[in-house]
Amino acid sequence: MTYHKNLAILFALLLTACGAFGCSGNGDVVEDDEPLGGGPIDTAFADWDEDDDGKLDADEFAEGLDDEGVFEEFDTDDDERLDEEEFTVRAEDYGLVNVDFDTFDADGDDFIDDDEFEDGLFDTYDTDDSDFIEADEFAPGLI
Ligand SMILES: [Ca+2]
Ligand SMILES: [Ca+2]
Ligand SMILES: [Ca+2]
Ligand SMILES: [Ca+2]
Repeated sequence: MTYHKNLAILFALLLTACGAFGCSGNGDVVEDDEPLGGGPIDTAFADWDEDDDGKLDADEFAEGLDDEGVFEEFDTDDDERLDEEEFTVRAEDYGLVNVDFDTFDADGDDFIDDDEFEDGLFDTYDTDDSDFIEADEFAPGLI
């Protein structure tokens, strides 16, 4: 009987948790993060592509980076700018090759700020210089 008793308790706990935190069907927004089709890359690309035109413009790209917290991941000391070491170390983690700190640091102050980071990444990924990131240019490392 202990087994059944435990089950009953577990069930009761689940019900309580639903009541406290809200399960689906009660009007709360329940996000399904599981990709339904395609890989996570396709799903992310589709998420970032807000106007569904099959490519990312600079705004969509910057917003996607924001949502993913990519800059924050690079900025390990949380001072809202990247020094050369932070940039180089994380760039390798992200599989970014041929990135040059000085190219990203447009104003030459020896730090990469959020805007410089977004612009630099955009140019890095837009390998065909079309001013859009197409699906085949979108990097797995970003998500
Ligand atoms: Ca778009
Ligand atoms: Ca920093
Ligand atoms: Ca700078
Ligand atoms: Ca492109």
